[in-house]
Amino acid sequence: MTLRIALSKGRIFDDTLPLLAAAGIRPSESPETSRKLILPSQSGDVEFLIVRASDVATYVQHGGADLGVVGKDVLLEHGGEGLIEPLDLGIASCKLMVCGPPELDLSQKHRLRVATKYTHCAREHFAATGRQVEIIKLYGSMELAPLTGLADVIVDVVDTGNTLRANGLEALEHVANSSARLVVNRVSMKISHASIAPIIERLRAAVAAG
Ligand code: PRT
Ligand code: MG
Repeated sequence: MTLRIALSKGRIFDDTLPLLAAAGIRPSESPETSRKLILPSQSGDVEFLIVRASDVATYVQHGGADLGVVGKDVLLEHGGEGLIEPLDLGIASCKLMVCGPPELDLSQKHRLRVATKYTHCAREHFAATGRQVEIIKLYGSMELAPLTGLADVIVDVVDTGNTLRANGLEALEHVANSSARLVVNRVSMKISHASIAPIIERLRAAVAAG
């Protein structure tokens, strides 16, 4: 049976490719140039599903894919139901942060307006610290929200912080650390253990080799 691995284009794909190659798994064509959403591997026993970063956990949860590579930020937001997370790949590292105008006092406002695509994580973070917030769901360009008065702050992932600085914002509070994780569908792990276990072990060795 062919194993399916869900991956997103962009930074996760670029960083995952060398790890998969070390585990002997190579796509037969580049997802950046191909328009195909299912790419066979060179060896033929694995195929790649190209999905949105935020959809990887959903595909693996429901068995649309057996394995996937997904940011911990996405997993935290998704909840991780139906998924096993056997391996931290140590790539695509970033931090989920509350960000806003420099020096903004997050405790002074009665009810902060928070724009984010991480609505679940944001709600939990502010609830855990006993602050009332109004959550505004966005799908991208989060930095615009405080600049236009749509929201007081955003909750978003930060890597270098260059995007924040370019827009006159800064990271104000830490929510969670993130790096890309290998996830496996719970049922696939049982049914296809003989083919999945060696992949996990080879990826583990590739990560350890750095
Ligand atoms: O396509 P979809 O909208 O569903 O997902 P996506 O656009 O978030 O996908 P992608 O490929 O951008 O990100 C995939 C995963 O990479 C995320 O889920 C994170 O786990 C991880 N990652 C690591 C990041 C970053 N670093 C990062 N810097 N994801 C996004 N960013 C953004 C950041 O929010 C900022 O807007 O990149 C921009 C540049 O960041 P700075 O801080 O370096 O300027
Ligand atoms: Mg993006």
